[in-house]
Amino acid sequence: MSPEQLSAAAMSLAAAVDAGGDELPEPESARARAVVSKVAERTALVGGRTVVALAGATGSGKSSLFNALVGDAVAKVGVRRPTTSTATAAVWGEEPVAELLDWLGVGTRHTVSRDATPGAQVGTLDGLVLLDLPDFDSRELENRTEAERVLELVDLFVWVTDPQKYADSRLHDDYVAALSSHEAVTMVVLNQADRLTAPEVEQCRADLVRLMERDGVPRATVLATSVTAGTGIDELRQRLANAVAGRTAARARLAGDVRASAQSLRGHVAPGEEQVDATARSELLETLARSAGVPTVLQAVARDYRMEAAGRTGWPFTRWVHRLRPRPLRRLRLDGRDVSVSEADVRSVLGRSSLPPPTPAARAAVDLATRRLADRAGRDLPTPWAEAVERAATPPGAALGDALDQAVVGTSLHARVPIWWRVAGAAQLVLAATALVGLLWLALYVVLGFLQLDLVVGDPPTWGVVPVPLVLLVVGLLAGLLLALLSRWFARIGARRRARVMDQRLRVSIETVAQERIVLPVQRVLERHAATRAALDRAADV
Ligand SMILES: Nc1nc2c(ncn2[C@@H]2O[C@H](COP(=O)(O)OP(=O)(O)OP(=O)(O)O)[C@@H](O)[C@H]2O)c(=O)[nH]1
Ligand SMILES: [Mg+2]
Repeated sequence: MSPEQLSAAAMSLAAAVDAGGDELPEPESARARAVVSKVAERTALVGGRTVVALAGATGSGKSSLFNALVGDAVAKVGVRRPTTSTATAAVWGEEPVAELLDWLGVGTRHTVSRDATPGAQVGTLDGLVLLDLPDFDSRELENRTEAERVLELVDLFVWVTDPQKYADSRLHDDYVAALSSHEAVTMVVLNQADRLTAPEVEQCRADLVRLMERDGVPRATVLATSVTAGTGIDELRQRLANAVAGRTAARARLAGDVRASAQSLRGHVAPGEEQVDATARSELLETLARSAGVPTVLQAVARDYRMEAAGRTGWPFTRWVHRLRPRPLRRLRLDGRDVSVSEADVRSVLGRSSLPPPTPAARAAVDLATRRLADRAGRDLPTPWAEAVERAATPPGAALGDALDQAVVGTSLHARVPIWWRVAGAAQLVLAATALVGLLWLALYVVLGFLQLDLVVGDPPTWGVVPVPLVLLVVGLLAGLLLALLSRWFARIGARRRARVMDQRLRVSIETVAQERIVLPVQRVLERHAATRAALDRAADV
């Protein structure tokens, strides 16, 4: 694994924690953030160094092994248990190491001179920083804290155990299993092998491999050593030399941490997410339209149309009456006139309609629809995510109501005057004029008759037996009435059609509100969930 892959994985982990936000449990998030900064810090320090810790229960021989590897009695070996209480470092090689040891927080340092290193592999441990740790299951709290702190930071973990304690279940459950995610960087040393016969050593090693497997560390390397007899030490040194030469232990350890953290967070996101359900969305739209008063508006639109049609195409002698009646859309302040500011009128300043507020039933229906939408979208998500979806689907307080009202007010209910209104209106005027001409003509004859001048002008012209002025009067009146009735019938059809057009327009506006206030916020939570999942998968794949 290259340094680039490691830092990409750490970046993915950071991205996952960011995207997951409050929906991920805080302890795991904090742990992941710590891992991310450890990767950044350790890779900045990595150089050619490999940090190896000897860790294990008290009396297993960590300090003795440490001294054997160093070739000098640097660490204190004692009979009083526990002996070691702070970490001691031994450093091989010339490369400056102070910064790294400061970061590790190890004060006691010993530089191994080449001459003092026994064995054939002189120099092969160059680059090794070996740590002797206090016992990690100590009855002394301070020892335990110190061991745990340093173990968090080291690259390679050598578990030193002995024939008495190697099978201690508490050790396995509390420590080894916890370290299982760093399987690549765990080595097991069965020390004090001189206390056993050769077959027993083999038996113990086999046991240990099996136990490690149960702890989640398959194919563990188990070395048998004895400090007193001097066996196995060279092999251990060789293994450490290999790790140093590979210089991958540091990155492998960090990668193990990134992977473990990503995997534990992965348990808090679902394997996939639902999309916002189309049925739930259309159900929501329906209830929002009702709650926004769309049926009321449409009734007003239809009535308005019929009244306007009657005013323009009705019988000219009575149609002025229609103009006196209040117009329904105007009453709802939806005729588009009140949106301009009239200072005296707060409602119009705010651009509000005068639509009646939604009934409790309509409001409950909206609640139900949003909840259903949220339930479906968050169905398969872990609880915190499902709750986030629910919150996103529920805009606070009056915000939704206001937005809906704005949507209705902002929708133009304006439509062009239908041509048939103009034609029928003009025809009505012609017919009325005809009737009037007939009437005046008749009146002329009546007056002339009264003045006994009818003999001078003679009889009016006739069609058949009926005098033309009478024909004009009667036809003008009757045809006007008929046209008015016909127009009213047409107006009813036209009103329905216009209501449908306005219904479409209002629904587009309301759909925008539903989209902006409910659907998009829900989708954003779902996208955040998907982003978290994808980033965790990338981080766990390192
Ligand atoms: N028989 C035998 N005794 C050993 C061996 N290695 C260490 N000992 C003895 O075991 C005892 C404990 O050794 P230490 O090296 O102090 O053990 P430690 O793991 O550092 O112990 P703490 O510092 O208390 O955690 C000492 O008396 C050692 O002499 C070994 O390979 N064989
Ligand atoms: Mg010790």
